[in-house]
Amino acid sequence: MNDKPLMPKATAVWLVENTKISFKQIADFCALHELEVKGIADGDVAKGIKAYNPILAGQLTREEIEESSNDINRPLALNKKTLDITTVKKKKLKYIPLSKRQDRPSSALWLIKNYSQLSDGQIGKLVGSTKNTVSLIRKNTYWNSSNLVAKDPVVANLSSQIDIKNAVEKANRRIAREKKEKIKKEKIKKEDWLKKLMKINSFALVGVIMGSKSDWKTMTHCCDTLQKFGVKYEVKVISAHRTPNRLHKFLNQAKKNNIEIIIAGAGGAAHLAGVAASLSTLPVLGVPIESKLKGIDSLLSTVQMPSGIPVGTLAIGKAGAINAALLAISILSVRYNKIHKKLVNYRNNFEKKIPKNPY
Ligand code: RP5
Repeated sequence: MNDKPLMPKATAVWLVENTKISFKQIADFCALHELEVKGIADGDVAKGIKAYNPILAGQLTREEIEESSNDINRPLALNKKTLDITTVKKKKLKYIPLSKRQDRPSSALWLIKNYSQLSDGQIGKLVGSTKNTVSLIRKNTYWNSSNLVAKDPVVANLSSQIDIKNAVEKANRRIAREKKEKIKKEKIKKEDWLKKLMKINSFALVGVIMGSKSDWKTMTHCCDTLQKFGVKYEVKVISAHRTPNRLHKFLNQAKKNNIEIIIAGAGGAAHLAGVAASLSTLPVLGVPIESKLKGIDSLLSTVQMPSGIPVGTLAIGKAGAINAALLAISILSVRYNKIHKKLVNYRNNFEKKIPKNPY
């Protein structure tokens, strides 16, 4: 049991600042020299020490302070009960001596090197450090990183072998769980993607074709737009040069399948729209896909059709994909009243979406 209050100097600062108790009484209570207390009052001693309230800390009561303030000869009596409880609590917290504290970052480094799967929080718990410190050590941005030497936390007596084993097993379980979840998510995403790509509708009005699976990220905007207008479409990967037979078959079937417009997206030497237009009398809208040449090659290959076989060419990339759908919708709206109403509604709302002010 200790007869001194916790943080005696900070307590003395508080007593000097907040009570009428004499310097001698404060000195006796805080186990300081009377001159030190005087120095505190003069501002010479304890500069920068933050006052520590002994009432809040449970070391003195208001009554105790009151009584000693009124009697210069009455010593302040420490509330030992609280102090005892505090000591017991501290023991429970497994206090690590100052000499051992330097081992913490070194042990954290050891765990990072040997069990990288442990989270920062887990390592912090094992070595008695904070998550933030462990994160800095992991990123090599800890203030003392260059001098850190990895040290086994068991040797440093900071944690037990069994605690480390349990933490590693927990981390392994977490990683396995996360991996499983990621695979599951990717599978769902892939299935959705495939469903969208393979969507075949016998009443499709628009046939959306593209030279490669890699064009889908652009052409998906075209299909999304058609879908928003409730225009049914058929979508296929068909290349003029890689799968010419598929293209012939598709175009032969297109009329039978009630398809009225073809939208063809292709990149690079993009001749899909041109070839499709040459093999069919259906209107063909071409979407130049962005390429290594930023889509300029795709644009020119699609737009520069010599006279005789026309391709209605849209802009490069996403804008072109959306506009191809809107142009198809516009063409279809001449014949289909339902589509026409939706287009009028879209145009009316479109203007409302444009802000009047630029800021
Ligand atoms: C074209 O070649 C396709 O339309 C695509 O834009 C481009 C590259 O195809 P991948 O090599 O990505 O399949 O035929």
